[in-house]
Amino acid sequence: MQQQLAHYKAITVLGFGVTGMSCVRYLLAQGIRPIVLDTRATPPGAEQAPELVAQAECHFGALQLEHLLQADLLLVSPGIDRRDTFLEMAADAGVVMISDIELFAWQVSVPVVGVTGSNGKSTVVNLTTHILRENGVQAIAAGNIGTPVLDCLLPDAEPADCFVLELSSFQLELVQSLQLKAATILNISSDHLDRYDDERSYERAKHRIYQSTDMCIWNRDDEKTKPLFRKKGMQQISFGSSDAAKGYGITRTGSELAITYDNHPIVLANELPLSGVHNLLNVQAALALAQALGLSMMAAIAGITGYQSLPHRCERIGEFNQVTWIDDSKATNPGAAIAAIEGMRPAVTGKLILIAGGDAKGADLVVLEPALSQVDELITLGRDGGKIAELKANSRQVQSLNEAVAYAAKVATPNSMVLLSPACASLDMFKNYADRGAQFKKAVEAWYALS
Ligand code: UMA
Ligand code: ADP
Repeated sequence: MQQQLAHYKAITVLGFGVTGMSCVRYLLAQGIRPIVLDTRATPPGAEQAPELVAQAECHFGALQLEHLLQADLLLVSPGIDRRDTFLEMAADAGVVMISDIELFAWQVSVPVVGVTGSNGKSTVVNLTTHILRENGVQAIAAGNIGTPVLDCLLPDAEPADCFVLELSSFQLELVQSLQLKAATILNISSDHLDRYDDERSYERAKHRIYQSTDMCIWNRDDEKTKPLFRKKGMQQISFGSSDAAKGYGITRTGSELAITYDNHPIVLANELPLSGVHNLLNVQAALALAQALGLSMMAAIAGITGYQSLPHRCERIGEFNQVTWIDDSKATNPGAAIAAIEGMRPAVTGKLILIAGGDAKGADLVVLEPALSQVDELITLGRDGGKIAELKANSRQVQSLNEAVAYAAKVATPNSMVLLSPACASLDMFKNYADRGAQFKKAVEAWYALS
């Protein structure tokens, strides 16, 4: 496959963030000196990787068409909107555009599975990797989850038996050759409409994950995830929140929920280290992926033991005065918050108290209304908090997380749950979602330390 890269004479890296830096590292390791472009005057790579700057030809600041036209292969970072006129002109002129994932696909020689979806991607990638590793398979998680894929192919990279890739719609736009053992679209709800002309274009990008896979793993609860075509030899399996004759499902046995496979219960929800019904769906997808990589069902289930949820995804902060506090700060869009509310509600016998709001990124918040009817108390904050408050009578608008925590603690009754699941990005008030989650935890601990 190496020839494919050798085929190109002038290789340009567009974007000098996490992806761009890994592209440059990879190309230099192949003996190729790339041109590097970034529209930012001082992109992250300029500060974090001066050694790469020294070895490449760099142009930072507004894009120049002539720089793009000098390339015959352009490695485009996911944060770049391809609807840019200069990029369209370069494509018209025959410049080949690929993502780092495509270059990885040219080179990778071990099995790969891929995960996309609007929500739950990182959880499923992380859990699948955990299951495989518990079974002695040296699985590596990479892609949108944070480790750029090309770093995994550097000469000094950790050896891998297989890769579990988190793929964003942006990354999938420029992928053609990625052969997957299995691919899943977990769900599709409105997101990233600043980058797509309409919802269908976003869906279309997600469906590219099924282009070349041995098995499609899709969600029966969300028809949009169902493969649109069936290639010869391509298998399908579904998961969902109902029991099903074929594939994964959920059933109630007595007072307990259980995951099923072909109608047979295979594991009880209370034996799993993840909470919420939405996480039962994530577990089903992870089991299917692990099986596609060769594990038996029994081995895959046993591998879940000891899994620790990623921080800020329905993470239990603690229980104080019989009130459970949950940090779901990673719920940065309405779909995620709806899943968290509906997923946690069955476990709450007291009040479900929701703290939501932040920067809605232009999303239509009205879709939250049915889920908000399952919430007993709604507390809102942030730039678009008011819009969420309008969706429910007697909601409370506050100015800070400290105020939200104080009010939630006041209205909570025994066996209540306070859920921070904002449905919005955090950048109007916090550094990022992790900072919002950390400040929430600090505010809860401070409240109980004082009271
Ligand atoms: N940018 C410019 N000019 C440029 C290049 C980028 O202004 O010339 C801006 C972009 O508009 C964006 C920011 O810089 O706002 C970062 O873009 P990037 O392409 O440099 O991003 P990377 O640092 O390479 O990180 C990317 C993913 N980020 C995006 O897709 C925006 C990371 O996912 C991913 O972990 C990383 O590659 C490794 O694969 C982050 C993300 O937010 C977590 N992803 C989105 C999401 O999950 O919703 C898709
Ligand atoms: P992603 O990587 O797609 O952003 P994460 O695993 O980080 O997904 O979870 C982000 C948020 O999405 C969680 O905090 C939770 O609110 C919500 N979520 C998790 N799993 C699901 C799911 N299967 N369906 C819908 N929402 C989910």
